[in-house]
Amino acid sequence: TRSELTTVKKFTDQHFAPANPKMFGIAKGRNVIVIHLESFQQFLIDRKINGQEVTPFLNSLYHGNDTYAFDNFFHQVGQGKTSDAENMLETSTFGLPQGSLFATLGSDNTFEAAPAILNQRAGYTSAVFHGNVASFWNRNNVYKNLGFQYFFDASYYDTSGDKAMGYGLKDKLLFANSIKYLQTLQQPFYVKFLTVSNHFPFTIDDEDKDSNFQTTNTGDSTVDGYFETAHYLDQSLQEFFAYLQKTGLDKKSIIMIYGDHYGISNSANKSLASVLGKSADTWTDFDNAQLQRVPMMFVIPGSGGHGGISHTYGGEIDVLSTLLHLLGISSKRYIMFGTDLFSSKHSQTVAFRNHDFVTPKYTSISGTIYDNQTGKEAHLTTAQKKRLKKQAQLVNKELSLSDSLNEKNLLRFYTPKGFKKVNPKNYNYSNGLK
Ligand code: GP9
Ligand code: MN
Repeated sequence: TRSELTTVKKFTDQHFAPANPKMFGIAKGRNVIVIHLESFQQFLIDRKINGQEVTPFLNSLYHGNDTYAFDNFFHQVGQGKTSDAENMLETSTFGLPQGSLFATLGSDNTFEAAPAILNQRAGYTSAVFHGNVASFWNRNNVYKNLGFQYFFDASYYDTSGDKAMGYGLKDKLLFANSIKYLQTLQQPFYVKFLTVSNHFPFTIDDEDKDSNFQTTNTGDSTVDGYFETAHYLDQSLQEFFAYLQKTGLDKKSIIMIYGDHYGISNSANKSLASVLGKSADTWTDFDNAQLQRVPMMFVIPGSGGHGGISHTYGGEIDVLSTLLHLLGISSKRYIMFGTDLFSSKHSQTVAFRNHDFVTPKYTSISGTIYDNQTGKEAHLTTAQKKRLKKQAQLVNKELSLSDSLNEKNLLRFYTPKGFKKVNPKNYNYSNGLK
């Protein structure tokens, strides 16, 4: 009902964090190129195996002067995995407690999402490039409701023979073979590349292996394979950036790079422990939670070299507000559960989909509070207990209000100033530019 919408709106209005004036609009008018690093965790960054960097190119971006990176950024997905990450980034609402929002509600719900906002506020063209079939995660229906104008799915690429693996076209081929479509898009554009090669079970064809890179020898094929497929993904990105630089597109764009969720599951983390310099015997739930960090970087080539690595805590829910503000577009009028990572009012309580949460000082797992510094159960004063209880309540509240918004399709009752409702019938992904 409308009154339920009002309750949600009140909450997000109260928690709105105004943009940091130093950052607002620093990427104004630029193209937005989103790169979704499949199953990519933060521990891969700056990681060396047998003396060699796993992801030398991403590392160079991470440390680049024009890159604004975060090293305490967490994925917040549930069972919807990739689709939950996409949902959070496009809408700043959470995925569902069970299942995938894309799959269960995505065909019918009203969305006020990034492609529509950017198109209506700043004239952006929008597209997704993904080498898997369009129906995976119900994308063919959901993307239309989000307002994506073009969807270049597997049918736009040659995926025959060894050009594809389990989840579609290999990453190097995805980037290389998307350029001809990218070049036809009117600028400024908002585009997203969904990679797939670094996906469980992390296998790679011999022809795609780098003979100079020697992976781990943990005996766990998931872990050993993970570094090889991540290395391949890194090379694919390097090739794509070479194209951006060659054409000068890099300086007209902001490139947003993020990892969608973990690749190594909690059960496999014990095989990973030794690689991270830890012991499998003392591995805990706390350690599992810390490994839910994923990369988040905003690369703004030629923007003056004021970047750096921020230690601010945040998660996928916070990306949309952050991005809009970098583009000089206020996010205030929209219902969003995340807050601008650069804002002094940004909330550093990071909710996981199962109601666990992380703050700069503490990690809460199934009601147990760990001290981030020691990794052990925290000894709390009454005042600290009270603060944590408040943070837990905030986490529960934002998750339940987001669920109510999505499950009851409440956005149909809300029209932000100047927003024109998306009409999915405007888009036909099969007669694009093939
Ligand atoms: C499939 C890809 C993988 O198209 O996005 O999804 P995931 O299994 O990671 O949810
Ligand atoms: Mn995924």
